[in-house]
Amino acid sequence: MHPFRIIDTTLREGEQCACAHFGLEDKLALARAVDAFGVDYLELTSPAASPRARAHFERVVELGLRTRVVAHCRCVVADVQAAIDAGATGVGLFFATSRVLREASHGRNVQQTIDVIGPPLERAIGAGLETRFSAEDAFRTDDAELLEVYRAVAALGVHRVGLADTVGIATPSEVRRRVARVREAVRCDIGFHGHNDTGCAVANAYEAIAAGATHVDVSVLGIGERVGITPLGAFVARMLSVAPDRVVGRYRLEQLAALERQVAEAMGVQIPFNNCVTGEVAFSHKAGTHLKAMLQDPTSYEAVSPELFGERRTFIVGSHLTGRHAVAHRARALGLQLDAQQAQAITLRIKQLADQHDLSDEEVDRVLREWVLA
Ligand code: HCA
Ligand code: CU
Repeated sequence: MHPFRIIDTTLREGEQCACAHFGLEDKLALARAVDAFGVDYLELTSPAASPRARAHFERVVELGLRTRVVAHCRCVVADVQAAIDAGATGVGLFFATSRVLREASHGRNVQQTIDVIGPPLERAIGAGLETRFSAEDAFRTDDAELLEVYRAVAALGVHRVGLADTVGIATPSEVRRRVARVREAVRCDIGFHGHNDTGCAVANAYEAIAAGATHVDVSVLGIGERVGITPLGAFVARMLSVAPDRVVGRYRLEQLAALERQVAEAMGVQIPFNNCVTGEVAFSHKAGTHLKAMLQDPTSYEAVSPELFGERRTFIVGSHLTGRHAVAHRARALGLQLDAQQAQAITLRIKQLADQHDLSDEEVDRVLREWVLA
């Protein structure tokens, strides 16, 4: 797996989430936390969006973070100038290229689209900024037209072209195919930005990298327009299990849970119970067959290790799905030795009780103690 860079866009795409209304203090705290986590870029709302956006952009730049602070800009010279003036180290330009958006949004044909991108791109390159041009709705754009646009911006010297799955419609195989074609067509870096409307954002980000993309957009908890984009946590988990050396030691995984809590609190929302890695049940094991194997080898039913993220696994012993290995293990932890017959009998008892309601660990322990004393 070749190197890849993470662009966190919690303070741009994430700000477009219906539930997000970040104040200055929230933004500064989040920028620091995302920087501390180790992402490579921080994308912020364009300073040209409003006076407040501009003031906040400048305050984030003043933090002097290690990560590069880039502005998301329309293909308008004044927007690029505002980004330069606000101290951005790069700009992410975007423009719709699909027929449906071209017609519904800006009404330009492909050549006119290329003509619009030129001046702001040249201004940014001239000012020494790192530049990216992203085709909005790339996956509903005609293949030949998409490559025509990318070749044109590459000829102007753009550092990176981006494919945006703006409506979350792309399948993983389509992402792989498209990115591979772009990889053949241009020499510059390639970014991917994927929405999660059909639940493919993580898989798509992975396929993009596998096909040659160098940069991926994520946000904390995946927040963004509608249901959002590739979540940082699930993305690092995905990459961790295929390219651990590209993740461990590079990103401060143990800070993920706190980072997500910070975003959830700033938005006034809950973290989903089954969120990848940090959800309350992410490392809970319940069925007897699973518990038995987990007691032998913790990799048997875990894709990523909770310890890497500072998380803990839990074994749920008091359910009707429990098994005698888990029950005997729980007993040993209490200093009680059970023979095979006893383990079998107590397991049956716990299952009967749990058919009424699941037993807490304390209740399981009480059943075990009472049985052994009886
Ligand atoms: C939008 C734009 C965008 C841009 C992505 C990018 C998208 O908010 O509509 O700059 O790469 O999803 O197309 O977020
Ligand atoms: Cu987007």
